[in-house]
Amino acid sequence: MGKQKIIIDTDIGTYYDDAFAVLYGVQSPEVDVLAVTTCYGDVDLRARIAKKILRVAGREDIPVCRGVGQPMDEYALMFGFEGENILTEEDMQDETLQASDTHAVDMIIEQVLKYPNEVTLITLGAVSNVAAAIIKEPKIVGKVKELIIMGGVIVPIVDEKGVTRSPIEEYNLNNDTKAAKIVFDSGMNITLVPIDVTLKVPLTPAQVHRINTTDTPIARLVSDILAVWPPQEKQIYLSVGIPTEHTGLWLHDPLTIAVAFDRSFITETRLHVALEFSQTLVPRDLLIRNDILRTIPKKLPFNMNVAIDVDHERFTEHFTSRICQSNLA
Ligand SMILES: [Ca+2]
Repeated sequence: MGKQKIIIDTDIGTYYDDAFAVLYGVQSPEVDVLAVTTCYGDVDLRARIAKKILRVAGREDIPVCRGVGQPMDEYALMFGFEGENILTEEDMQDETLQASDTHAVDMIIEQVLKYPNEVTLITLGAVSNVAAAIIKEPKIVGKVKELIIMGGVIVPIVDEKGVTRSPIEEYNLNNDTKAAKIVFDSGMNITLVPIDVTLKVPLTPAQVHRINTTDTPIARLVSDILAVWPPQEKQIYLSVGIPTEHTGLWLHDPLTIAVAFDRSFITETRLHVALEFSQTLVPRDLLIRNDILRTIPKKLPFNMNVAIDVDHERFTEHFTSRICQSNLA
């Protein structure tokens, strides 16, 4: 068995765990990362961040391609840490940290057609690039081995006090709802890794300590990112009206990478998941909105695989070990 070929499509820089996901990918001998493609908002900045991450990992051979920054229906709203503690001022001027000349959409089409039924696409942000690739070359739909999407909410987490602890509106799919519709309706072999599952994989204080005390280039970089994450996370929570004691260092995107090469981390089922704009009560806004895209399971023939649970302890330990091992490259 050869290595699993993957393309990582990412809004790296919006949130912390995309960087961790790329590092986890290149530190995993089970996969061959064909390319890293960027989406949503400032795709050039995101490509620069990805290039820097790959440099630290010794994997500058992996092409980084900028993709679609503008969602089909609205403007991209940038927020997040955007490379803080990854890019230095020198890095911002470094011409060797620029994206490849190939556009992300063309890279996806090229690789999928080159290796039919061998490439797993993994989206860690809005699915704009995959939707654009489907429009440009519909043949890829039947030639992608699998599309693994970090996105959606299937079973919202409700705690013992009856308080909902996961969002009802998931960020990635809502950042380009038209693209999400195109991808969901395409017939591609999809596995969904929803946020109610990824919220079960926070790093523990012991794991953070292990990373912070490991002296390798990758662990040092992750440690630097971890230094700015908790205060930023609290800001994000404050801005959306969720109590800050519920913040965590969640590995949403790394778990999505893991699914590409080890299904045993998750429990999955086949479901029909519909995408619908349904009336949604948003408590923090004190109003009912009609413009939020929701992932709604339906009693219909299945149209995708869905992760419904995760072995959180084994996965977070696996992630920590891979980050703390010496550079694979
Ligand atoms: Ca992401």
